[in-house]
Formats: sequence, structure tokens, C-alpha cells
Amino acid sequence: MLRYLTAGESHGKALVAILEGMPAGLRLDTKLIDKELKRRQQGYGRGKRMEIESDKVEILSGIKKGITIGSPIAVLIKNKDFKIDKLPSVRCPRPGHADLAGMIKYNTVNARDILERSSARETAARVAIGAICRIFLREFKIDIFSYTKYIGDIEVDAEELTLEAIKRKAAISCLNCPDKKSENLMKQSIDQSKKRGDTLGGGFEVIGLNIMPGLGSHVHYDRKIDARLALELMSIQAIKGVEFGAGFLGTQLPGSEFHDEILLKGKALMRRTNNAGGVEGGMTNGEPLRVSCAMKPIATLMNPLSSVDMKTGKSKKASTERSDVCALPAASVVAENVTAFVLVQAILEKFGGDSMNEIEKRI
Ligand code: EPS
Repeated sequence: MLRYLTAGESHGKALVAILEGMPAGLRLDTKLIDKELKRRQQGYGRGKRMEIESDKVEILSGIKKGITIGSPIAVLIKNKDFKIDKLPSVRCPRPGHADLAGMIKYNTVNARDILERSSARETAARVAIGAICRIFLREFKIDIFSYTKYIGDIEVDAEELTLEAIKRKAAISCLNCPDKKSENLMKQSIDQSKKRGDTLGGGFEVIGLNIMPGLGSHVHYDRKIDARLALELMSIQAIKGVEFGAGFLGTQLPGSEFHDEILLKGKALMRRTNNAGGVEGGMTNGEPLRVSCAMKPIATLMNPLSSVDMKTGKSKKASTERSDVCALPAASVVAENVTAFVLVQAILEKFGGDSMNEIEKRI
């Protein structure tokens, strides 16, 4: 069973994570992990914190000469902005943030105790874990990428593009957007939002190629691959919805148009469409995995909404903290990497094996 834990506060000393269950014999190139960490830091609309940090992973255990030996892999990402003990109290909870519910739950009038851990900074640790999983997936030519579908009310039209073109174009965009015209409109919208002291959310899609059929299982709720992906994806900060394939709108189609006909190409099976997004009955079906996420606008507004000072009990504007105007491209990098974790977990469950050699043979 592949599993992980993360720890670390946004302005604490470091973020750490332990990944347990990774087989022996996988070469871990830290450059590939750092590449994912860097991708997570990028994107138009990010705040000043990303100019301070230059996230790099240090692997503390689980490897010898860069190759896994089957024992737990511990990773460390240091915070340059380590100042948790000097930071001021946050007494006016931000609507939409974890602040108020956390203050009530943990019995504090200082939301600092809550926001330090609820912060999306934690996702750097999850990206490091996911990046290790991506290195595993590369061995089996499984590729994961993502693209921005919309930011605020600006939608990208990627209908005519092949998956290969979406990947290539999104990879060179500062907004992970496969269409230049939409990217410019999105940038303008982010600029205007920033001027107003406001924030923007949006939606993105994660695509997985070359995934073998039969990962996950229909036999029990907690083995269903779509349910497991939804758990990982919904737990990313600010993600409010997860859709597979044609998604919620697709379900307005009648069954005859929604379901993906099974055809023969020679002796091979193929599908006319992929409205299911590569998952049927809680199992991968061999088609590309397509899962979309909706991200709410970031809760820290420089032009704050109404709140209450939890110490004095008086009405006040919500507290402000350094933050991002839009972090959609970063969230999609996190989503790619947590998807990688779920896929490796399901591959190990299906094929088993303690070394890469053994797994390769079984696959
Ligand atoms: C983030 C780190 C945070 C924020 C943002 C993302 O750093 P700081 O709070 O020091 O500016 O930039 O986090 C949030 C939006 C949030 O609500 O916590 C990161 O590493 O991605």
C-alpha cells in the first residue's frame, strides 16, 4: 500500500513529507522533482511569496546512490520565509478561508494558528511526493498534463485541438492556457482584478495518457479509482468540484449520446467518444483519463469583505495577508501530481511487487 503524510506550516522552518510503499530500484532524479516544484511556483497572478521562495527538494531517506531501496522516502523543502514566531495575530477571519471554522474548532482568536497550515504552501510537499510518483509512471510511459479551461468568466476554446497540441501549447503559457488569445484576455482580467483588490478562480482539466485498463475496482466503494482521485483532488486548497469526462453538463445528454460506443478496429477495441473520461465502474478503461476541477477565487481580498474581530467582538473588515490574485496554474500542477500518486497506488495494488524489476515483469 502506497501512502504519504505531509507536515509543515507556511512560514515554519520547512515542509516535510514521507512516502511509504515505493518499490526498490527506481532512480530518483531530484532535478525532475525540482522541476515540478518550480512549475507549482509559476503562473501569472501569483503573489510576492513566490518571488522569495525557490523550492528545492532534499531527499533524506529511502535511497542509496539516488536509487530507492524500498524503505520510506522522506523529503524536505525548506522555507526561506521562515518567520512564524514573529508574525502578527490575525483576528478578523477572511470569508471563504479556513480562518473562522478553524478558530471555532481549535478555540483560538488568532487565525494565524489556522492559516499557517491551511495555506496552499502545503501543496509543495504534495507536489514533491507526486513528482516521485511521476518518475515511476515515466517508466511505463504514462504521461500526465493539464490545461486551463477558464479563469473567471473567460473560457478557452480547446475543442478543435488534439490532446498533443493542448499539452504543447499549455506548457509554454504563463497561464497553462493552450490558446494565446484567451491567455491575453485572462491576463487582462487578472490585472483588473488585482487593481480592484479582488481575486479570481477558474477551472482546469488533468489528462492522463497511456494508462492501463483495470486500475481501481467496481467491487468496493473505497477501491473505485474515480472516488480516490476525487478525494485527492478535492483536498487541494480551494478546489470545490471534480468532474470526469463530459462532466456535469455532459449528464444533460441522453444515454444514447452520452455513453461511449464500443467499436472494433481490426481485433482491437476502441471507443467513438470519451465522455466517461477514461473511467467506468470505478476502473480505468484504457481511454485517456480526463478529470476537471473547479477552483474558487482565493479568499484573501486586498479590498476585504465584512468580518468580525474575534477578540473584541466588533464588526471589522476581514484581515489581509500577502496572497495571490489567481493561482489556477499552480493548482493544476498540484492536481497533476496528486493524480500521479493515485495512479501509482492503484498500479501497485493491481500488479504488486517490491522492486521495479518485479513490477515491470508483471505489467
Ligand atoms: C502559497 C504560499 C502562500 C500564499 C498562497 C500560496 O504564501 P504567503 O502566505 O507567505 O504569501 O502565497 O497561499 C494562499 C493563497 C493561502 O491562502 O494560504 C504557495 O506556496 O503556494
